[in-house]
Amino acid sequence: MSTIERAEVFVASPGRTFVTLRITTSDGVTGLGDATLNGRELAVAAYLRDHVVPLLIGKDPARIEDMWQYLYRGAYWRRGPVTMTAIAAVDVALWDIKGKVAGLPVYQLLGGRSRDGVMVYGHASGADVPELLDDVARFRDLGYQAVRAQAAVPGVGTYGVRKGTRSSYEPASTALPEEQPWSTPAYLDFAPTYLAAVREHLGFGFHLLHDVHHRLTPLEAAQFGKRVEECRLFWMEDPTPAENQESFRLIRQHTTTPIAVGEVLTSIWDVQTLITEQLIDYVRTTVVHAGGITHLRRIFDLAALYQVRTGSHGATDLSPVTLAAAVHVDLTVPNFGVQEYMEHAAETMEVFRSTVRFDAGALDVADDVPGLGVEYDEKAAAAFPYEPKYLPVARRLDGSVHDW
Ligand code: EZ4
Ligand code: CO
Repeated sequence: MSTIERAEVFVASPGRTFVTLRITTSDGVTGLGDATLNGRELAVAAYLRDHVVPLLIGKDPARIEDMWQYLYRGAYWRRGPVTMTAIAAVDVALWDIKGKVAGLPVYQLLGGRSRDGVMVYGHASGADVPELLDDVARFRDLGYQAVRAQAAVPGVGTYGVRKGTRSSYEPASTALPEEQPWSTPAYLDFAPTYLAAVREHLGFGFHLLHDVHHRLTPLEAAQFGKRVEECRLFWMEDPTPAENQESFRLIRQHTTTPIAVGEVLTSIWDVQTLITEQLIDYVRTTVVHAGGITHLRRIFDLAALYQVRTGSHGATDLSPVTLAAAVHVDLTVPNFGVQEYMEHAAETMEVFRSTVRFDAGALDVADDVPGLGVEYDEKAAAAFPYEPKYLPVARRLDGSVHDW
C-alpha cells in the first residue's frame, strides 16, 4: 500500500501571500492543496504544521472521504475558517494525488464534464463612473460574458476598486490594516446610479454583477435590490452579514434581484437555511474555505435540490491551486452558475505553474493532464519571502467600525 510519507507547508508572498500544502506518497506522487486565509495566513499554516501533518504520516492517501471525516469529526472543534481551510488543503491534495495515480484529470473522478468550459466573471471598477464604464467595456473586449461593477463612492469608500494600473485591488499594500471611511446613505444614493449607467451605455448583452460586501441591514438591502431591479443584475452579492441566515427572508419578500452569498461561510451547516428555504439564488462557498472538494460537492448537491446554483468565490487570495480545483468541480456539477475570476499576478504564476486556461470568457483545463494540473515551484517561491498584509477595515463617518 502506498502511504503518505511527507506533508510540507509552504508560506510565500509571490505578489501576495499563499499557504500551500504539498503531500508526497511513498510512491513519490505529490499532491497540492491551497491553505490560504487572507490576512490570517499563519494561523492555518500552524494548524496544519502543528496539528494535522503529524496525523497524515503513514496514512493511506486513497481514503479521501475517511480522512475528511477524521479531520472534521475527529477534531471535536468544528467549522470555522481556520479549521475548514486546513481540512480543505489536505482534501484537495489527496484528490490531486488520486488523479495522478489514476492518470486522469480530477474532473473525470468527479463524474466527468457537464459542460465545455466554466463561465467566469471579471472585476471591473472605477474611481468614478466614466472610469467604471471604460473598465466594464474593457472586460467585454477581453471576451468576458459576465462582469462585476464597483465604483468608489464619492467622498467615501473605495472598497473593491482597483488602484492605479494593478490588475487587482488587493492585497492591501500596508503592513497594518488601512482604515477606509464608509457611509451607507452615500453608498445607497450612488451605487444604483452607476449600475444603471452601465446598462444605459453598454446594454444588456452581458451579465452584470455587484458586490455589496456585507454592508447593509436587511431593510437597506431590500431597498437596494428593488432600486436596481431594472438593471437585471445576475446577482447582488453579500447584501448583509451572512451570520444571520434569517435576514434573507426579509430581503426576499421585497425584491426579485437575485442574491449570492457565502464566500465567508465554511460549511454546509452555514448555508443550510439559506439553501433549504430558497433564500438565495447562488451559493459562493469555495473549495479552499469550505472543506475542500469533498465538502463543497455536498453543499452544491444540497443546493441543486433547491435550484440554487453555484458561484464560487475566486478572488486573487485564492491560489492557482484553488482556482484549478474550482474549475474541475465547476466543469462537473449540474447546477453550475458562474465562477469568480481575477487574474493572478505574474509573480504568482512564476511559483504556481498552472494548466488552467482562459478563453472567450470561460476557464478550462486540459483533458490529458492528470490531477489538478498545477505544480508548485519551491525554488521560484524562495525569491518571495512572507510579507504580512491585511485587508482594510471600514469605519463609519462617526469613527465606529463597520462590516467588511
Ligand atoms: O474581498 O477575497 O467577491 N469577492 C470578494 C473578494 C474578497 C476577498 C477577501 O479575502 O469579495 O475580493
Ligand atoms: Co465578495
